[in-house]
Amino acid sequence: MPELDWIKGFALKMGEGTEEIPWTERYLSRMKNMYADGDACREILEKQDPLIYRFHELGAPEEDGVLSFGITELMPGKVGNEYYMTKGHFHKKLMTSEIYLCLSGSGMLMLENMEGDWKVIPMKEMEAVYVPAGYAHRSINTGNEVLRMFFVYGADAGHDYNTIETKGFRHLVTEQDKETAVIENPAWQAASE
Ligand code: S6P
Ligand code: ZN
Repeated sequence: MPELDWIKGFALKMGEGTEEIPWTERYLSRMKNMYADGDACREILEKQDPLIYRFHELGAPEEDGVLSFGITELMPGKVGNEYYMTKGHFHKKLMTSEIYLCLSGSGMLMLENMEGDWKVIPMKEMEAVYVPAGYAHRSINTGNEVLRMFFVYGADAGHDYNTIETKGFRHLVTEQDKETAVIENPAWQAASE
């Protein structure tokens, strides 16, 4: 009989989130090299270390046939002109997909595969986005409120953070003249030379 304790409570309270399950929190200091504007990042960190996002670790067994699901809350804000974002990752088991459902707020989901195919998909309340197998994914909060997302994926997918941490995504989502603009990431080009 599988151990089902990890589902308890969360299943009932998913719509509102729950404080019973611990959140994994990511502060700016833990992702300072991921933002393009290093000076802006240092300036913020001299004064404070803001929470950028948090998500639920459900403790689902990382086994074939199990689905892991949870909620991510991504705060509104910018580092320089780049919007707050998640670290982003490939799945270790590369050819596994994922579904995101935007519960509230607005933003973008950045997708990019190993061959360089990429797409930025807007996320709006109660719209779902499919992350195809083989695509790294990063969520970006382009709005003024918390971007709240439900996600579900195969629990044995695993996470490869290293590829994005070292190479970055090919594009950045920024604010230019009060508009959201997707621009090329100069740091990615330098890293790939
Ligand atoms: C897991 C899924 C999400 C992210 C979460 C945080 O496959 O995509 O749970 O883990 O949104 O993002 P990141 O990039 O720090 O894992
Ligand atoms: Zn994922």
